[in-house]
Amino acid sequence: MKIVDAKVIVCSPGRNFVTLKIVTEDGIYGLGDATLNGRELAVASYLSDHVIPLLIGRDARRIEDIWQYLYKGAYWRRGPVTMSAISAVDTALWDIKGKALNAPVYQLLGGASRDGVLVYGHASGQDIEEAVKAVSDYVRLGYKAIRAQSGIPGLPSTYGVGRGKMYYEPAEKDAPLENVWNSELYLNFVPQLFERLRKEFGPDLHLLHDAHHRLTPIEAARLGKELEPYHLFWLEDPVPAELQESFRLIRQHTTTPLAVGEVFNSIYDCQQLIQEQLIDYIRTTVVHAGGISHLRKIAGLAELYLVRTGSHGATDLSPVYMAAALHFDLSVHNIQEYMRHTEETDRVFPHAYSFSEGMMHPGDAPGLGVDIEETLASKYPYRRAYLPINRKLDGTMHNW
Ligand code: KDG
Ligand code: MG
Repeated sequence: MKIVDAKVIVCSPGRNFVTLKIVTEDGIYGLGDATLNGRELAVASYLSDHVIPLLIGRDARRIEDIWQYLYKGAYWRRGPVTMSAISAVDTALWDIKGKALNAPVYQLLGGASRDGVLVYGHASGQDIEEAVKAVSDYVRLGYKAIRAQSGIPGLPSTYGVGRGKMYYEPAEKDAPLENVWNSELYLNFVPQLFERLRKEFGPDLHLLHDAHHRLTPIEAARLGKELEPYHLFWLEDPVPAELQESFRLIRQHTTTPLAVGEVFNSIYDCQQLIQEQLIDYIRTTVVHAGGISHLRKIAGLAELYLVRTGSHGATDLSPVYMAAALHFDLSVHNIQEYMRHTEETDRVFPHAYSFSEGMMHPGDAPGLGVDIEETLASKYPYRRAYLPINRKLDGTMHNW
């Protein structure tokens, strides 16, 4: 089954998405998400200028061989641009295989290992009261797991707090927004938020929190320790994880479960974290960590060490990603982040996946069960957008 054509579709139905479409000689096509928030065109060019010419004429059924060809054949390995491009090819080839065999992709991955995928949504408020209200809105929608973020008294804005919308969107058109940061104000405040949420919602609701790479290891250890009474499902990205060893220090001090990895691109980024059991959830995604094929390898390693998967699923990952993630999720044991897309995004990417009572299912359409309406997509041209940056109160650049 020869690949005869492939193209990159960049569109912006509310936010930017990069989609790869691969077409085979018998007319079957597959889709892959290649969106790298804030650096979209670098991946689009990598695909159009370097990868697509190599795909034409190859047998679309040889998913693993094509993965290895693109990974080993580039010589320059890993990194978000390369790995997002490989991910898109891999995902599109799984879509094609599913359609060719008339089976949903999860059936090709060993079949469903459970009836649905537990997902968590994002609740946030400018202050604790607003955050409580946002969590109760999610509870009413049926969510069993909810991430809670709140504005911090003394800081004008911070990560994870939406502007009154269901879908939090941090990327700004034209120039990056500048956030201001202070770890002390944050550390003193977050335990109060979770004390209040536990009082309000009782012990059973799964509560999550994202520190978004902002703390030092010892600060993260303090936060984990002080959050212990509130039994978080996980504390996410407590420190920037380039230094995997730093999690040893955090781990020595706290039993709060830790989740890391949305910015990782390969199994090597999390090998030590998993093998030393320094984390509880690995958050690598189908779109940035080598597609379904590579994520299965990460999940296999993680399973050996009782680390579960909990893939990133913010709105900057397209519905093509969400479909692929859910097929993968159904075949393993984990949780999945699910931020709803805008209606215009959903119209551009019609999909078979669905949400009910806090769980999601990818649906039983052959392949991934997601499509792109190309004519509609062309009505939403790309607009350059950047993620925010973050500075400490004294102006020092910090991690956003
Ligand atoms: O593009 C960056 C976002 O995807 C990220 O900030 C969202 O941290 C995030 C999360 O956990 O969803
Ligand atoms: Mg995160």
